[in-house]
Amino acid sequence: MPETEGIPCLLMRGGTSKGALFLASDLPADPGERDDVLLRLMGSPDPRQVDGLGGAHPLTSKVAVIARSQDAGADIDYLFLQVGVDTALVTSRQNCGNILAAVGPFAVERGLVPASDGHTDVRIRMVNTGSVATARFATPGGVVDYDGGPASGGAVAIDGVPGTAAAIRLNFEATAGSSTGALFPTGKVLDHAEGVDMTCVDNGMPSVLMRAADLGLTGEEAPADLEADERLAQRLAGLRLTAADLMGMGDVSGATVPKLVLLAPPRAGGSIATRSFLPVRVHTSIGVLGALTVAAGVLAEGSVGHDLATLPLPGEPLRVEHPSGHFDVEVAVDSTTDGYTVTRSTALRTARKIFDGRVFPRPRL
Ligand code: NQM
Repeated sequence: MPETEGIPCLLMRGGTSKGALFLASDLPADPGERDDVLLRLMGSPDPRQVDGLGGAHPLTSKVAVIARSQDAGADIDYLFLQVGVDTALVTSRQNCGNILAAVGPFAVERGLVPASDGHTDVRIRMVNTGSVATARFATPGGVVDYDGGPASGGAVAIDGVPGTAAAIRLNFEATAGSSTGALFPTGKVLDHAEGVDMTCVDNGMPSVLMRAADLGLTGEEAPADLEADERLAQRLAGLRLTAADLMGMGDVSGATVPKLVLLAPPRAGGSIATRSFLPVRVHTSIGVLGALTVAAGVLAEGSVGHDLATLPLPGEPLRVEHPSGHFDVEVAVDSTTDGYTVTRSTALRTARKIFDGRVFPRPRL
């Protein structure tokens, strides 16, 4: 179909993020052509993304490309693409668990999977890493209930999103090392580089955990204040390249992973306080795989954060504090003679269908 006729698109909130969701068959199959179209329809590169769908922040400049899965272990395939805001970058190097929350409902909306009367489970292969997550969401009468009416068991609130909505339970499998090959990709729970302790960990989102105090911070700073600190930005950029090297991630100068997460003791009755860097802009809350990764990291003895955290009792959620509240995740980590294995990673999110229509990519500049 020519671009001038528009491309079918569902604009959705997934967790604390917002993105444009597409059927793979509605986008060019060639990745280069696809990325060119995505940049033009999101309005990138432009700090305001004024000529496209993007929301002028990495958390609202996201794309999901979805298809029926050929894999017997999954219903659908979900490719996540982070679209640069002021850079002409489209990258599949990172995954996104917030947008994942919207993917199951999208699959029902577009007829890729049948909905049951009550709740529907959709097994989603996350193409970026190859691991699978199951999303369970309310579908009374075979229709997605985004609001969470009484037939769906009511509505829940997630910090970082106003109001309430129907719960979407995300159960992850084999997230440990899914991007880098190992839960602790440097082979150690604790590393020391450039005068700073760090724990490099990947439970679905390669991340470098550091103590906020080691960088002269409290860990309670507002995202805007952290973003305004140029000396901090320079220090973090250097630490990130060094950590990525230790993690065997190669050249990450143009990549959005690894993320950096500054940790501090909990301040609001939770388990650990966080400020996460995306890696330049600061998250207004925290990513899903980001939170699962922080949890796996701080559960390991000897890690940065283990000593700062108030760990939950076995079976209770680990409460990750972040700039707009907290995020409860359930992560279980077993220590074996070979190191640590993650035996459970689950989280609750909500999602909403915002707009269903056709998007018109702007012409090439
Ligand atoms: O970690 C932002 C987000 C994310 C990623 C980012 C996410 C995750 O909040 O699973 O959801 O870390 O770039 O959307």
